[in-house]
Amino acid sequence: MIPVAVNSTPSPAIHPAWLPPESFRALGSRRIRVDATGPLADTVRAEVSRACDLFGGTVQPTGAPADLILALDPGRSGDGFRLGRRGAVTVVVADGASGLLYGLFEVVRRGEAAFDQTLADERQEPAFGLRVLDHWDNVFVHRVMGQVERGYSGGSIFWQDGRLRDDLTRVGDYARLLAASGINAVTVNNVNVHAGETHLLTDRLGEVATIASTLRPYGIRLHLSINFAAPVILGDLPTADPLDPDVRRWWSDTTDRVFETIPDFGGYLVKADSEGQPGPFSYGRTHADGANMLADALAPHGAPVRWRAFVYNHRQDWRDRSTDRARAAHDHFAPLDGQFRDNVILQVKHGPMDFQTREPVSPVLLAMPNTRLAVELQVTQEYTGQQRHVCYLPPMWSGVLGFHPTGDDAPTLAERVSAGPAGSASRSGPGRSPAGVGTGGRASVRTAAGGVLSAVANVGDDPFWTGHPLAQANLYAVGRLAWTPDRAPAAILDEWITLTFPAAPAALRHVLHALMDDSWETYEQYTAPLGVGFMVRPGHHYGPDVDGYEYTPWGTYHFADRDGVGVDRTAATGTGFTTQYPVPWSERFEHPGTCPDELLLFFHHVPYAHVLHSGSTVIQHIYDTHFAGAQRVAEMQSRWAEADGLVAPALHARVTERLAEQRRSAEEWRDQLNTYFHRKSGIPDAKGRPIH
Ligand code: GCW
Repeated sequence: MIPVAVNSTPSPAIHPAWLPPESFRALGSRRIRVDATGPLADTVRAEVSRACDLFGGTVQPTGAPADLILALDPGRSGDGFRLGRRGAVTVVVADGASGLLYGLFEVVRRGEAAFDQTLADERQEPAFGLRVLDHWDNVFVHRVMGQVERGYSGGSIFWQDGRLRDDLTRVGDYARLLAASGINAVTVNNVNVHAGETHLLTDRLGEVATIASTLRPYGIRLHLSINFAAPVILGDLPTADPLDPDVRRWWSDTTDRVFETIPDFGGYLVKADSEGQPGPFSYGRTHADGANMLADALAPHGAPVRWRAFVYNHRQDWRDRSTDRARAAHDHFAPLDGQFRDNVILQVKHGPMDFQTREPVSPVLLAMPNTRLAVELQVTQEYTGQQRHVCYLPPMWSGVLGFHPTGDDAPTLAERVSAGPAGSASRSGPGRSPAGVGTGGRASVRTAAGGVLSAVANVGDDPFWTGHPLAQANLYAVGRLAWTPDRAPAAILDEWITLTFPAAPAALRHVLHALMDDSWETYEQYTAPLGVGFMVRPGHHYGPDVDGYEYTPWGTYHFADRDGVGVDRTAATGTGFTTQYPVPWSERFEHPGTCPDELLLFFHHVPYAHVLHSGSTVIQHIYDTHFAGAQRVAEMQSRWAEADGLVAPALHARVTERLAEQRRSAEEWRDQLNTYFHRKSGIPDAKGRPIH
């Protein structure tokens, strides 16, 4: 059995996020029985006893009377649980030990309502079996990216200046928060695996094991990003060719050692042949060759490799209008469908470009019926205000997860991805490893149940965890959506408010909804219009710079000229990207008349006078939304002033400071965008507002 150390006393100076002591009042004032044994049951018991110490309840021995009983269903396993009333007792019956933990936090979430006579019987189980947060944390401070790549919350909670942190209390607290939101795995290093970080896999594995044991009490498994060239970088072999027998043996032996050290190790994450990372292309091999090699090393241990589909040419000639970065992932991966082992999960960014404020759903997620897929979301706000701007992202994520790939009545994207490849349980064939059918059965058990949702984490060593205190809600929400993809964003926000601000008066609830519900739309209004994307400062990606990426090798262009703007991705006259979609989307996106307004400039280059479905012209839409977006931020600022005295002063001050920056930035975006398009088009604002 793996030893478990429960160390979850929250550090005093750190904000408790959605688990302040007060949110345990209903639980902690009851008589509670935990009728189960084992490491996770011990964690549940420790939680219960801590809550009872605070609020006067008692932990009852087996058989004694109780108001709440948490028990295991001996016939089942997994994360699910049933919640209901048996007479005067609230009962959680969990499928497996992890279900006990999730059931406990459901009781916490419901507060007094969990003990109400009218509590209806309910079964909950997660839509996605693997719900993982990927940290882009560097062990060594990177020259350009710092300790956390695209991190806006201070340093890493795991690593500092090349070392594992001495004090991992924060990591234990984090695991607890994640379990309470429904997450069950964490990747502890950046997908860009630099030479130093490559050693985590071998001689620095002990440090990784220490993190794993800190996460374990809360049912969080540890994953590691690996460097495809590790056999070469670590000096053991002259090649990393995935078909070379010595390389294959190296990965197999190395992986065996990982599991000797960390028996419940979660799996590998790989960024290969992407933005300078090494990969199978160097050896003339395919991404299926590369992924399958790692899958074969992991299969005896029943673990998956997540292989990222973010592969494109980042040294493109901007003069070349036929190369389309949006096409790249599908061009590379769709032909490989059916060639991956059972324990390969192809991890796909939710949009075809790169976590922009508005993108269509990636066609890769719609195109590979014989491949396990993970939808990758970005919680860290790289392109959505960098945790200086309020931007509540669940409305965007709900749109992705609820997208209907083949028409309005067909299953959603979340349903398709979580169901896994058609007939996967009994599949065999060229892409199936022998192990995938035999011992790899274990891999199927661990990874097939409900597909994969992964998200790039947004936390750091900041006292509020996320820099902007309101960005905590994005972290909370991603776990909740991984369980229930169709849960309404406003309902998740409401839950988060109730837990985070347990004494919240209605006034605070109103202010927070007013600030956050539509904040993604607000952000979209004052930044790049109609799905065209980017227009940010190159490198750090904060603030407006309309032409910042226009003449660069990155493949991110808007093609604005005096007549019009947008990228022609049609089959008829453009890059043909629309053909990567199934019907009806290929047809809807192909024609400006049926393309949704919000994506018009992603798919089409149109004149400024083009009339949208909304009735506005493109140029007038740009002016109107930019004035409106900046105006909304000014209103958010004054709404927040009403929350003074309703939240802790430090939190109020932090949000106040960020809103001031958001307002400055929104006005800068407004003025630069409006001025740019006014100068390009020569068309005045119909309402005659100031443009510079
Ligand atoms: O959006 C880009 C980021 C890179 C990141 C890359 C990726 C980790 O700007 O910082 O690298 O995506 O997803 O791999």
